[in-house]
Amino acid sequence: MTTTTIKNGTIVTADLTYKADVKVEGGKIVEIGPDLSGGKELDATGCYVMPGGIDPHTHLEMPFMGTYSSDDFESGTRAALAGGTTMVVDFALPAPDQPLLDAIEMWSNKSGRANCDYSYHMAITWWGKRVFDEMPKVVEKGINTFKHFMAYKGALMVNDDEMFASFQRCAEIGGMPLVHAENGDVVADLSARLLAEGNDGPEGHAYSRPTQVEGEATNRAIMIADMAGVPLYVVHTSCEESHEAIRRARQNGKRVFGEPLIQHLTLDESEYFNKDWDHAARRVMSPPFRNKKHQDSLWAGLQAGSLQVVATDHCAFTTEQKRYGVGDFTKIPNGTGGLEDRMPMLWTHGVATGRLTMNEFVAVTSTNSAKILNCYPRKGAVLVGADADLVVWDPEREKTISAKSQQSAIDYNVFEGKHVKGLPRYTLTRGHVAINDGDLNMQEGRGEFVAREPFQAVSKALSKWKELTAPRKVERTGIPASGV
Ligand code: DUC
Ligand code: ZN
Ligand code: ZN
Ligand code: ZN
Repeated sequence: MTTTTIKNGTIVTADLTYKADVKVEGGKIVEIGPDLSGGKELDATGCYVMPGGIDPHTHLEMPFMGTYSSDDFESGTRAALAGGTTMVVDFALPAPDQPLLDAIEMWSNKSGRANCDYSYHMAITWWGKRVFDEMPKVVEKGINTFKHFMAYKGALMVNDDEMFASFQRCAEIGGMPLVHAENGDVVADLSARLLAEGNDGPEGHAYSRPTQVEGEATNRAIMIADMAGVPLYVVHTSCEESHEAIRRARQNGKRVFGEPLIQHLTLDESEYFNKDWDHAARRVMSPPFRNKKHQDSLWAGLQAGSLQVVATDHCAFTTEQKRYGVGDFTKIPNGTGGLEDRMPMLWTHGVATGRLTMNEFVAVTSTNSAKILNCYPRKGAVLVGADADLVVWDPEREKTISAKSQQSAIDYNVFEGKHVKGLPRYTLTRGHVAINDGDLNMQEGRGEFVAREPFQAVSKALSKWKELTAPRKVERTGIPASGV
């Protein structure tokens, strides 16, 4: 059994900052305290010892828009570890009519090469009795979150009746729905109109997905979730309209979560107006980047707690893949990378600027995801008994982000040229030192699936809702004869 001791560092968790050493054995944290020793010793002088990052939203080797995203579980988790992230939650995505359990099987095959631990969300890409019947079996397999695309009409999109049925099913089985909240009908209409007017460049993508599209869908999903008596997790919250809906729902006692992406926090819509077609197309993702007003709203949400986690939606396509959309922006594969850069970018633009405390940084990059997705304190914690998924964070280490030195398999980086200060000195995945003072030491296939239990809060919410809305039939007298 390998023993490692992290010495002379300051532990930073979501709620505490204190000096202590951490001893790791058999992949778990076994002791926290002063003056520990034993096994391989890692010097954390000047560093913060934090729970490894959890990226709750990635798409590795995903079939999408006529191609596959180019980072697989090997390169994707290698990028994750290089940036201090020790767990990813990916989406098992059934093809139309494909059984959910088949999709899990496919994803299990892909993730066999993962360098760090991972879990899955299940995407509900079609609806029918078969899906309804399979959903509890998905929960039994340790997948308790179900993603619904309200956009991608004609492909992944589910309609309101399907969403309502699926949300109610989630409530019955202890699942939590996730939504990609964009009004797919409006997007399809605006896209067709833009193309007809000859507006076929990447900027058309941004014009076709205004913030109202996202705000409307977020409100709708929140109300449908409320009627179904189930919590709701809104992925890639990118604008004030969506954030406002989440904020209001939470104030009213609804259990609704919002997830900004590091891309939306730090990159803006001007990227789509770059003269270089490739530059703009490489940044096409849904929802698109927004303006400063919306970025400020997202930062404020992280500060106030009305938005809870920072993800990447890592879905990387090469320049060659992006060029499928020359002459028609609707064919540009949607997605950007960010796994390696999420934590350094958030530290640089969040902690170093004073927008976030170090403890808030840990909360939004790790602990909150573990709690919301139900794998805390195995993940997201520096506690005895927790998995030794740890990052020893050096606030003085710096670099300029470049595709030339990244782990991702693609040929560019949307953060190219950005300077970051704050990087891992060591990253440990269940005790294995995968990043060692800047050197990579991956163990391909080391990653394990993290099963997550059903949500307790769901059935309680359901019974409250049933109580409030149980139909009462009115016994009437004097019913008039039906007239014609
Ligand atoms: N948005 C993207 O940009 N890519 C993957 C899927 C999504 O919703
Ligand atoms: Zn999405
Ligand atoms: Zn996504
Ligand atoms: Zn090892």
